[in-house]
Amino acid sequence: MISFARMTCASLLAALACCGPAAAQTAAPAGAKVYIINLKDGDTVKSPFLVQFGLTGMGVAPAGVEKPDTGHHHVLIDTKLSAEEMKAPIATDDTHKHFGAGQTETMVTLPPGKHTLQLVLGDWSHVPLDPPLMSAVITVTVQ
Ligand SMILES: [Cu+2]
Repeated sequence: MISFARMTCASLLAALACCGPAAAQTAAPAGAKVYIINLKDGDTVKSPFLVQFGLTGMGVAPAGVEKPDTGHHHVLIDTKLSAEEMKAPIATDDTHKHFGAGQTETMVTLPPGKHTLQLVLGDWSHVPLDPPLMSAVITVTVQ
């Protein structure tokens, strides 16, 4: 019994040590999903084109509003998040777009050719959830 108690204590400490940085991430509710509603992999589109953001199991709230089980959408264009980027606020640039007002769709303007699109939900502070809520990556051809 004594060795069992020691082991439990050691595993607890190990768990706390290992998961320190991840504590900043908001837990994703079980079963929540993010998806692109109106486009699928392989579609051909004319720029500018509409991208509609689908979300089930959670709600949308503006950035800065800390409310349980909510977040806001981000669109990744021709990029993806590394394991490290998954744990930090999402960058803001031409390939990482934030919809911090709580938008659920956008018009995207892209040059002709193949482009990848992916949705990522971020919490009130733009950090992806844990586990991350991301759509499948789709490739569209812009005419
Ligand atoms: Cu954001």
